[in-house]
Amino acid sequence: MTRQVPPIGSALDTHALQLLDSAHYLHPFTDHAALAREGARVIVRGDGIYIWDADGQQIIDGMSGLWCVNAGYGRTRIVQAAAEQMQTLPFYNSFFQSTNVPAVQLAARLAALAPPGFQHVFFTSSGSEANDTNVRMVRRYWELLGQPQRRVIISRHNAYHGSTLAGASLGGMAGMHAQGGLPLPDIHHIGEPNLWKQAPGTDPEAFGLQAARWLEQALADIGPERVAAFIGEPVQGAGGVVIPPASYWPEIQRICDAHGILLIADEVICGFGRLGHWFGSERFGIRPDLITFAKGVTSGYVPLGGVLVGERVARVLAAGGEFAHGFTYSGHPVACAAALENLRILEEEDLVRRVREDTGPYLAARFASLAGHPLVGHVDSCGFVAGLNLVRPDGSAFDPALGVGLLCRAQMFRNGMVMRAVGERMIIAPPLIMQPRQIDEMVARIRYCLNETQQVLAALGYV
Ligand code: PXG
Repeated sequence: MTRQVPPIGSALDTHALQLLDSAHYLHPFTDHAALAREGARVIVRGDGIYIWDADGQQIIDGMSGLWCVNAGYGRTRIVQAAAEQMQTLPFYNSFFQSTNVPAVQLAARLAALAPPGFQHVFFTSSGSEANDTNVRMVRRYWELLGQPQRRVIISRHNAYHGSTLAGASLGGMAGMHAQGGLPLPDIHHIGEPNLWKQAPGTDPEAFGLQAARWLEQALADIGPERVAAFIGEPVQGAGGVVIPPASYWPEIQRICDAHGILLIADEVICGFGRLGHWFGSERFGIRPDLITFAKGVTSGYVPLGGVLVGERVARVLAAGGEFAHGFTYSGHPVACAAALENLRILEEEDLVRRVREDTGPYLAARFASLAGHPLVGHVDSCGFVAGLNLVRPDGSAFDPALGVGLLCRAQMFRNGMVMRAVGERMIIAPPLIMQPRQIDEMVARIRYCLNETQQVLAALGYV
């Protein structure tokens, strides 16, 4: 018997969907008992910077879906490119000496957009698979060079590199490591360059150097001859938009160079204009050997990820025979066709430069004006990511157990604004198409929601 799912659009239908959702759909990173009590928010449509829920509420998507809808919603051109590719050739594999047209074109396009020294790309379907690829690739690289003992990969606490076994191990999320015996062996974590958490009130540049030298210390402890690579997000995204001091990355680069260690920039969030450059590495003066990408490469319209492979690694791999690694959907023609069209949009609308020189600085200035609010402490931004710390009106920190960030997030959503909570830090990463007047609209909505949050906190006796 066919099950009838009622058409969406009314409160009652939303409830029916929520019941079906709760009965059958296991969501990522979700406490299902809590979800069953509250019911999932059913998102049905998107256009530009806005999404709509099943009850017809319009919401500003301050998180670009999940850091990915860089070109905004409702881009018919991407839809058409994907549909035409599905008509022509929906799938063929890239194994067994085969290739397909969009994958070749996208590989060449990415090589042209990447920083100097990148001519090759390995495709996956997600950022997690791309970071798994990195682990296998850097170990293969050192094996081919006759140094198989170089297996250790160094990452940072509070980093996010995905949710597969290798991705979650590379990431530094304590809650993920606590489940299922992670991290995997030979993955080591150092402190993050998080000034407001680690050393508030100290000189940022001195702290940046200190945080980078934790890598040098780790190398001394582990033995540099055992270390294969260092991996880091130029700006930590899921960790709460952690923008490192300017001194941090050049010092990390110096240390990697001094010990011959490969440097992996995980640009899954920072790539494709998010920081006002095609790659965040350019913003911070990083010269990586490998670049992880996903999300913004297709603006999230179709899943696609991959690794840009610098010549140092590509040369060794190419001379080393078969690299026994790959996925059914590596170089999926539909995903690559969608990516090509998405990149054309970013270029034609000059979105990367606009974020760097125009809308990014405007967002920074407008967002900084929130610092005057009694609940707001530290505020910062970089391109089209920004964050603010919720504090008590006297400037002291909230007890994390109060869940103030989640209360604030609920107020935001109730009032038509998606803002993500990471503890007491509230963060945004809006679509790169956001216009100055829409930035004004967003900041006004955030301010209104902060006022509402303050009232809720007062009613609870928290402030
Ligand atoms: N690296 C980075 C830097 C990421 O942000 C991944 C890898 C993994 O990509 P996939 O496509 O496998 O999810 C990510 C993903 C959050 C959140 O809560 C962030 C991500 C994923 C899920 C939640 O901010 N980023």
